[in-house]
Amino acid sequence: MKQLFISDLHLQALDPPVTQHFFHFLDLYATQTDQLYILGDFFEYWIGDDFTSELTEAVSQRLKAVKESGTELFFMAGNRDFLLGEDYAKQCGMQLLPDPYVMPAPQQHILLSHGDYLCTDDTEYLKFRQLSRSQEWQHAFLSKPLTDRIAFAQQARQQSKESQQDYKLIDLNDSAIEETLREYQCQLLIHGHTHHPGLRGVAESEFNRLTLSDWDHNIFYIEIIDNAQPQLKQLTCSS
Ligand SMILES: [Mn+2]
Repeated sequence: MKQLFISDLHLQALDPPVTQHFFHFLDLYATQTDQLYILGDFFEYWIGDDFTSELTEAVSQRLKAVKESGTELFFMAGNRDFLLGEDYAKQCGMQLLPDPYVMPAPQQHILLSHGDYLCTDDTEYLKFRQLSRSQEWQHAFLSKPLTDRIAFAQQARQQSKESQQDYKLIDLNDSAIEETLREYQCQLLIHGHTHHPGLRGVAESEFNRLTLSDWDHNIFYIEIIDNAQPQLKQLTCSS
């Protein structure tokens, strides 16, 4: 049993190398695995399943082919693509996961999250997160014309870039991680969001976090083979 995990690709168009790296990754790695988990911020922004582009069509076709090759696909939303819904997931052959999500193999004791909801020091963001995850907000937003939704997404990206200048503010809070891992009876949190890859302890506790990273010419993924320790891998692409 082989499981792969990726996050934070921030796909935004068909041309950039990162999109091509992703397609290569699917062909070379994802088709050779039992399960692929995409842990959010897969797209740079998502304004509703009714918005389609060359990129969204190409990605869904590629993912569907991977699914048809026998790989199970799972998607957990990030703060950029939380509006990705059942329609697009179905088109890709992906199963939507809640955040957080306990890996079904009990011996693994692994909790998956995009990570943004554990950034409890950023109270302004968490207020917006709570609001924007409500059905009322989403219904109102998705009823707006596409041009309004695109303008909103651009503004949100700008604000997010500004707040990322304060790394401490956007990192996950150790106490929040510890509390959550205890609650779900897990030992390890696998997450993305911070673009700060590696395995770290959580304060002085017995818990650990393993962080994925965003993709550029370096691509990151986590591999678990037969329930062994998860390994963070990095590949450098030539283009
Ligand atoms: Mn994120």
